[in-house]
Amino acid sequence: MKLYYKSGACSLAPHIVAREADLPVDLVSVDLAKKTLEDGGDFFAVNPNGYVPALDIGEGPVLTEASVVVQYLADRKPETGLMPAPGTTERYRVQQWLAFVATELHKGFSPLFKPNTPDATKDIQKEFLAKRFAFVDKALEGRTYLTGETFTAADAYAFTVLNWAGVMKLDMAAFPNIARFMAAVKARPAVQQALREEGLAA
Ligand SMILES: N[C@@H](CCC(=O)N[C@@H](CS)C(=O)NCC(=O)O)C(=O)O
Repeated sequence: MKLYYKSGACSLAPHIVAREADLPVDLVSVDLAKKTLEDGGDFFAVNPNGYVPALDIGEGPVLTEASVVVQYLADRKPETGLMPAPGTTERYRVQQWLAFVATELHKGFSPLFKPNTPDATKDIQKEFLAKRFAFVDKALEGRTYLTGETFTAADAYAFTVLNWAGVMKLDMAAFPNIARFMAAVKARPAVQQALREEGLAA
């Protein structure tokens, strides 16, 4: 399998899941500004939407959408607990978090990264995100990960996206449980490996 990624982008979530599950996934770096690959190839030919993550699974078009790519990878190794078994309430809980991270957090952050977003819009987005951070912080009270003590695909995605709060220099002082969560996830050996492979850790 080949994972098209950009360092620190949402593609870090499937990268973490791949390393957690010890899957043989090769990384292909994408220049998102130019929409090119390292060999000069056209990224639009890989993903017509021009975004990462995109996972080449060796059958048909690449698999896209971070919240789905992480599930596909996790399901290759059910014994890891990265995704609970189909049909269980536990799985819907993880999927609930995946959808929340995708639609509330990930897409809440997206306008902050766009150079042409007006400052007033950025301020509105930051206010919105702070409300969602408060929800996540409360959910993490008394637990290590989003659904309890088991690290799941949703934690990988949440860690990836919440990491952008630091990049954007958002004030996170009011969210101590998120800080604890970030430290716990970052300390995991597979996460360290993924961060190193993206040039994000010493
Ligand atoms: N709907 C996609 C969005 C993925 C996305 O926003 N990717 C960003 C990086 S985090 C990207 O590649 N942006 C470049 C672009 O859209 O041109 C998903 O859920 O995975």
